[in-house]
Amino acid sequence: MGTGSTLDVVRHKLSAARSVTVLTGAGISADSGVPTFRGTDGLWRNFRAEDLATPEAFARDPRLVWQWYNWRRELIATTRPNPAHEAVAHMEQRFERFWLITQNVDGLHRDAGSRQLSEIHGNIWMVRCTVCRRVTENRDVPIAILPLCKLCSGLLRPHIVWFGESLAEDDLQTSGASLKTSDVCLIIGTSGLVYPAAGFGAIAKQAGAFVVEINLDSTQQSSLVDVTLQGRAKDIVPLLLQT
Ligand code: BJW
Ligand code: ZN
Repeated sequence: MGTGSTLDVVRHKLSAARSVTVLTGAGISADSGVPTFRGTDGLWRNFRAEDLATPEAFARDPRLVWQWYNWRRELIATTRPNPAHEAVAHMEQRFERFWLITQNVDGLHRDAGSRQLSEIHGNIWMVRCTVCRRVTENRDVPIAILPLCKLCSGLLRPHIVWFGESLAEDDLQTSGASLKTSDVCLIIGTSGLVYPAAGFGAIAKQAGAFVVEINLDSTQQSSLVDVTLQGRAKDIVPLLLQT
């Protein structure tokens, strides 16, 4: 099937769908200028995300980890949602049941107006006290290297899920419930390498959803999905709701 007819199939499935789940990854924000994790542009001072996004890295060298987050906060602060984020935000009105699961921590889905969403890996503008666990918003750019809690003076860390850490239980519940009851599941701009999100497409597929992948390249999950639309998220996602 060429992209033209595949696009028609997806539009048809969406026009008949009552329940839709969207899963997004770094690729949807790449079109806004946020570097992805596994492309070469995702590297910072020759570190990979896997070296920095761990509780062990933070325990060993919290300064280094906060410097990395400052680099990303500065970068993300200059970005805006793109037409793909906007099209996903519009889907909330379009379907009887809708849920957005994003792995992205940049907050661009919220900026685009999405409210029915789980930010399963956290949000770069939230911080958490390592001592009293209080979660607060902090939009300072740059944030102080080694920021401290106003309540207890404990060291603050990003409110982000690092490798080896568990996702929030209510995010897992809500995401699972939506995946298991959706007619259509759209997987946009993720390499499908990081669990548990990497297994979400299979959950939807097993429960009978029509699963669509939108990505620049083929990925780990390309063989599992019903159709792949290859290209940039900002070009393809806005076309899905046009009839
Ligand atoms: C475009 C595009 C354009 C480009 N248009 N497309 C089961 C098996 C094996 C391992 C595990 C397992 N279960 C758990 C694990 C361990 C681990 C894991 O998955 N490891 C793997 C690497 C193997 N998972 C965890 O630790 C998770 N915790 C957990 O499961 O707890 C329980 C548990 C713990 C330990 C053992 C067992 C169970 C937590 C994972 C947290 C991940 N956090 C990160 C970093 C956050 C730091 C931060 O952001 O500040 O989240 S990792 C990083 O990867 C980030 C992302 O959200 C995540 C996913 O990346 P994503 O979005 O897919 O980006 P890329 O760069 O990989 O891909 C971009 C894609 O876009 C590409 O495909 C491009 O082609 C495409 N693209 N431009 C469309 N314009
Ligand atoms: Zn505290």
